[in-house]
Amino acid sequence: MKATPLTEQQIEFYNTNGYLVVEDLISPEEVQQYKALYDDFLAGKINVGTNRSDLGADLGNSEKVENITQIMWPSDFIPELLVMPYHLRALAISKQLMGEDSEMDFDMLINKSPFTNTITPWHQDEAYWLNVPDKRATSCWLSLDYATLDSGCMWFVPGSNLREVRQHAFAAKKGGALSCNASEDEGVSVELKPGSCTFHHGRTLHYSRGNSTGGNRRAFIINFRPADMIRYEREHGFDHGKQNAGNRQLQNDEFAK
Ligand SMILES: O=C(O)CCC(=O)C(=O)O
Repeated sequence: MKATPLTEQQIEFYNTNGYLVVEDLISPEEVQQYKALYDDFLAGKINVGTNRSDLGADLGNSEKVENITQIMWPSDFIPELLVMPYHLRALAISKQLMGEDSEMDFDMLINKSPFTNTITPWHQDEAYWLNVPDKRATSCWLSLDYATLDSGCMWFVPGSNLREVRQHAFAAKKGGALSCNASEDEGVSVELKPGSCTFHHGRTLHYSRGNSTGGNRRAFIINFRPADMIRYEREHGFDHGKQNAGNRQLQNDEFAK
């Protein structure tokens, strides 16, 4: 199975709205393979050290279990991932959305465990990142489960990719998520079935509700940007938590409250 090329209408939709749904990026059999690997990460069978942290440390109720599990750079621990269908197909689509110079910048897993009920606050990814000159960037958010309103599917604010970056607040606890003012009234929710995904621009406002269901909400995310900008980031010591993942910071001071 290969990724079907995007239509002009899909590319136009992405450019206008800042997000795009791509159905069935991976097959049901491939979903099973990725789930098995993902569960090895969650169960700690693959030791990722400080690359694992609680993105919801500030927002959830639990001190004992992770409110939102975030694991940075899974492909650093399992390099075969880089040549498996998801990475290859998502890269091909990112090139159609933002240009042939697109490369993977980083990958990450974000899981919301059963009944953790912890939102991912509204934010724009650009606020987390170094202020690079070329703002082209897209993230693929692949769902391995049914992502529903109740399990914490993604919400996007259409057109926010074409507007300013809002002011973002530091999390009160070190390592928590960044947030800005936005609401569901501005947004659209995107429920997904396993194997389907969304792409969103680095400036697109997004958020997800907490998981109030009895199942996991496993998302596998890959971020892409121009090769020159990845080089620029690394030259400035910015590697999206390859070294120290729990140390989330607002990089773009210009957007700080
Ligand atoms: O999975 C989530 O709830 C949030 C994901 C996210 O913020 C992202 O992929 O940029």
